[in-house]
Amino acid sequence: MTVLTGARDALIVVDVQRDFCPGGSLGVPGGDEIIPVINRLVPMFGRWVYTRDWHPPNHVSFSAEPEYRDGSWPPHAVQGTPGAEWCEGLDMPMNAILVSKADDPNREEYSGFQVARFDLADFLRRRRVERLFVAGLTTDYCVRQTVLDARAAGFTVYLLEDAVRGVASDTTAQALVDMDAAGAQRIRSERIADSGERPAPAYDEDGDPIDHPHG
Ligand code: VGL
Ligand code: ZN
Repeated sequence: MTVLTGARDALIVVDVQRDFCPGGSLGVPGGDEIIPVINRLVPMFGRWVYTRDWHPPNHVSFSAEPEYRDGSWPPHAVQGTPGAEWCEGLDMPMNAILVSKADDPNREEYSGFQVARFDLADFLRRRRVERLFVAGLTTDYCVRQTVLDARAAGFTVYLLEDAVRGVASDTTAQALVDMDAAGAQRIRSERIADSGERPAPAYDEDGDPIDHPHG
């Protein structure tokens, strides 16, 4: 069965940053393999959200002797460092929404929906987004939390299972169980196709806002 993308959909790309790809300080196996998969999906959408981990150097999750599990990570995705940059070759439309997260030294934010100063769920709902297609890194932490928060906020959620990679196999398996239980639907990217339908433009050709009574 094929799922057709359309006007009420958004692609969420989670933390595809150099530190989470092989060679990075928290590189996950095969992290770079998802980039061509994401790039093939990007043109099938009309709305995109890219989240990034954007830590201060003294972030609460950093440890000198990291255990590579929740709460104990090596320094990664530090603001302004090469490791925080987007992975090379990752396509990004110029009107994508960028959500930086976990920039407070004392707060962990695995998901863009947890950011205090920006209500991502409200932002998407106001634009009549109903379905979210989630890709990125890492399956067991930031992708998992993004999917759970999106479901709790009432969105239909598709987890793009060949466009995600995890830190460790046991936590990744558990994350899939958790996301299934929350009602996310797992789908392989080759089952996604484009209906060609796109959200209505918000501005007319003169740059004046268009009043959409229902969207
Ligand atoms: C992440 C561990 C620590 C992620 C972020 O992007 O999944 N994982 N910080
Ligand atoms: Zn982090």
